[in-house]
Amino acid sequence: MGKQRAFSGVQPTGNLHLGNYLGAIRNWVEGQSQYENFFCVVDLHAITAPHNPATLASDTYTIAALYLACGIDLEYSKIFVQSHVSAHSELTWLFNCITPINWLTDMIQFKEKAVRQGENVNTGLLDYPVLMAADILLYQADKVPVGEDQKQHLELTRDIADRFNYQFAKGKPPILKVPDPLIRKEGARVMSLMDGTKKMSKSDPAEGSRINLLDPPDVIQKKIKRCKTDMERGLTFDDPERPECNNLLGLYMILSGKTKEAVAEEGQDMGWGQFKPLLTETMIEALKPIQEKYQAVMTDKGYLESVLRDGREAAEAIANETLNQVKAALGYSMPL
Ligand code: AQP
Repeated sequence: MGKQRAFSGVQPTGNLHLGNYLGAIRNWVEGQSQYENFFCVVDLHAITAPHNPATLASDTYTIAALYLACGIDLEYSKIFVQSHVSAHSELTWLFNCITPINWLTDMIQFKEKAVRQGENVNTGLLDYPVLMAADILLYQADKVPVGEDQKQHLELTRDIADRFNYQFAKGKPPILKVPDPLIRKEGARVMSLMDGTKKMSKSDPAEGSRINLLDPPDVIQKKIKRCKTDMERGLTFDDPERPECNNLLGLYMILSGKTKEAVAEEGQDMGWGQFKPLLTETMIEALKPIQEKYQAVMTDKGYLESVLRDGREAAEAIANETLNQVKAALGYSMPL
């Protein structure tokens, strides 16, 4: 039997931050040899919020280069750009016509982001999870490695696949594979540096709320120095009264590679004045190899373009096959 297939993506809506890395990309890298992987830069999703046309293309390249810099290995994985494979948009339309609208209005992320967009909330924001379902189902993915915040969207993807199979392949082998989320406990929800109850997010207007993967050492130092803490001495995990403490200790644990027990022991008598420089140093060291590899990849644009071309060709072959099966099941005639 061949390998199972994994699919995931990140939006080019700004620099990747530690949440994107620890919640998603690090897991892609660690599991990649077990699967046949498709990693996408989801630039169609990126325009569901106001965006800058002048930087969309360069942001897309930055994310693709960061995938390579974080350790995506082309022996196991393909990297491509969502808008380069037109089947994503086409399947979204077909799925729109079988998805009840209340499934979408119930999505937590839609409700949260719609509040922020106010009266200008666009249809794309509501439709975001249908596009995400099309992304995943086109590749007949078995596994979708994501952070905790995407769990509800993944459930919707599964519901759309089930509904399609039930309505249009009844009594026949299912056309769409129903995928499973792959959410690791560690790093699944990295919180804002300014509020330990809010997730670290690219769209947070406060730059100090997140550590970007490309932040230079002096910026990391400043952000950690200013991040929110509390008045207590002795650092502890899992205290609901100390969400910032739990988040910062968790980051230290993952980035240092130490166990939870070892970190709990190390932190039990520490004050913030001692812990913050330790966390800063650990973060700078952990991000250094990613930053160096990123610089190397960006000096060879031709190489990056060839990676994306190769990824698009492989993705398109699979995506078009699924799209044709879906269209045939819906009763469409094929072009002559
Ligand atoms: N704080 C987080 N902790 C753990 N995982 C996270 N992810 C995002 N934030 C965290 C995971 O990163 C992947 C890519 O996310 P995305 O850029 O496509 O969209 P997002 O989830 O909307 O990311 P942001 O940074 O929060 O962007 P905005 O601010 O635009 O909403 C996903 O697997 C996600 O789970």
